[in-house]
Amino acid sequence: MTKTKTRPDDLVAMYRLMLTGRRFTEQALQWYTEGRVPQGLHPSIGQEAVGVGGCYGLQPDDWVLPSLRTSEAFWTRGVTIREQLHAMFGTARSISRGKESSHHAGYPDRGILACTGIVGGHIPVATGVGLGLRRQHTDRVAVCFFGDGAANRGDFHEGLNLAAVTRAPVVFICENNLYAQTVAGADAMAITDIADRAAGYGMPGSIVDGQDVVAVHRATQEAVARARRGEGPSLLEMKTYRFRPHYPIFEERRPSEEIARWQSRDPLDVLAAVLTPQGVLSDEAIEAMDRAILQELEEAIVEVEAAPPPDAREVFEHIVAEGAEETRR
Ligand SMILES: Cc1ncc(C[n+]2csc(CCOP(=O)(O)OP(=O)(O)O)c2C)c(N)n1
Ligand SMILES: [Mg+2]
Repeated sequence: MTKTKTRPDDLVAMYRLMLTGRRFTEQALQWYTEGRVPQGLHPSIGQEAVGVGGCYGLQPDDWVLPSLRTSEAFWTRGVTIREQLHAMFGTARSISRGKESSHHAGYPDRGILACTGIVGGHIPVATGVGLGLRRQHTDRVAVCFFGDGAANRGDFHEGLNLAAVTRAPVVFICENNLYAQTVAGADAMAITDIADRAAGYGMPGSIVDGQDVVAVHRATQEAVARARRGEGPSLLEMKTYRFRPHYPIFEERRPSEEIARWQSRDPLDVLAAVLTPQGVLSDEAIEAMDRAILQELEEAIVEVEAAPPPDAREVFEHIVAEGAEETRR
């Protein structure tokens, strides 16, 4: 296995992206409890390393298909706090003009395809994207994130099988956080490691420490390089954990020892434990980053809450891409 070198600047940038995700989600949860957020929330707290490590260093024209919980894919692809807040509050300035939530938003100019509300429904879509890229003879790739629950749906089987047989340039990243809503993986699967399924499709599968952003990044970059070389798809299983319930109104039913065990491997702490002793990231630098993110959030919420809702006459606009009718004929 070749080792991908990650420069200190990149590691600091990854820390900032994870911290952005952490603060954004914490703040959104706070606004949610105050009744200010008009959409549902699927907090990614605890899982930030997966979206950041998986998207960092991709080419701008690659495609990313995030799961409902891959909030960090947005920050890493250059979406701003303001943009995601507009999407979350469904304002006239949101990317879909109020037709989608932040976790299902798509930003085509940043290579993010909108996810679907059908868990796992985007997995075969990622294969389709990969096939399209292959037909265009590019070395671009698609990176598709999904949960362990999604990996138990038929879409997973169809998507991975077709991608493997056609050698589509897709990296499938399973965010295995051990639960699908309230159902434990142990009650939904007779195996422990989803990566084992890769062999059944004829593609490489590996297990990665999803709390370690560097491990996530390296594993993804290797799978991406393989896909760019035309050698086909890979399945990466990120072992991770969400530190909050599936949805803010859900009661926490997971064992407290299990939560505590995973919280002791907070992805921010895991990276800081490497960078701080090396003098790459000081406590003061972290505090400064934190202040800057919180200030950006404070300024953005004022703008977003003052923004008008979309014009009701636009409700049927931008549903189908312009020119789609012509393409079909
Ligand atoms: C086909 C389908 N079934 C059920 C749901 C409701 N639902 C939304 S998220 C979710 C859990 C998904 O679990 P997982 O794929 O492990 O992702 P996680 O939430 O753990 O990140 C469920 C059951 C849905 N959106 N689509
Ligand atoms: Mg899950």
